[in-house]
Amino acid sequence: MFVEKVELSVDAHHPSDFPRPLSGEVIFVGRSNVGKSSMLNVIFGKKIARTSSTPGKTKSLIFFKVNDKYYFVDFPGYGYAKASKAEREKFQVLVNAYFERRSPSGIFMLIDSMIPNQRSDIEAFEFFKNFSDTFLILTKIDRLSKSKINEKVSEVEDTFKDAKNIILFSSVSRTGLTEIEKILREILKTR
Ligand SMILES: Nc1nc2c(ncn2[C@@H]2O[C@H](COP(=O)(O)OP(=O)(O)OP(=O)(O)O)[C@@H](O)[C@H]2O)c(=O)[nH]1
Ligand SMILES: [Mg+2]
Repeated sequence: MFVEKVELSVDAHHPSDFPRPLSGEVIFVGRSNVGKSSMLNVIFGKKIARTSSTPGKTKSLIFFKVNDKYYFVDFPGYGYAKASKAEREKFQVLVNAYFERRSPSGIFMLIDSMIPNQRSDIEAFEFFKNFSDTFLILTKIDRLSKSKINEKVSEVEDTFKDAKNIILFSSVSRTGLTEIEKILREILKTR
């Protein structure tokens, strides 16, 4: 296990709420409902991030303090059709302010294995990859057959050519957790 201790540190609705950086920071981004908060709960080994079957659950940047040394940040989802204009603007302000002020050690970008490649993901990837190594996580693979998973992996490889890695993940079966913990150790340079 990578995470020995975790606490919800700051629920940042405004850039002025961002905490002072610690020794390392990893962020979890992706479309609304892709499974970011669920994946964090698996990594944490407890249900501390709020999840929901309704898209648009996470609306702020939630900083979890891990092992007293790192921040893992749960981002609000993008690409949610029903989000209001005000919500989209708030998201943009938070994200732009985040990258102006901070340099994450790594970015986990989650992609839903159940849906075709989305323009919002392609645009988001082009943006995120400028800031740090961006690891692609295909989520919800418990819901697909092996052959469908392989098809999706090829589709993602063809579209997201600069991805550091493509990791298959399920919050239900916890498939992929060991690989994610290995990456966390590498990017945070710990054993
Ligand atoms: N079958 C399956 N369902 C999943 C998995 N991961 C997440 N879900 C479900 O997908 C829904 C959304 O999960 P969340 O973790 O809240 O998604 P999110 O990306 O944090 O969403 P926002 O906060 O709205 O951006 C919930 O109903 C989860 O139970 C998975 O690996 N497998
Ligand atoms: Mg969430």
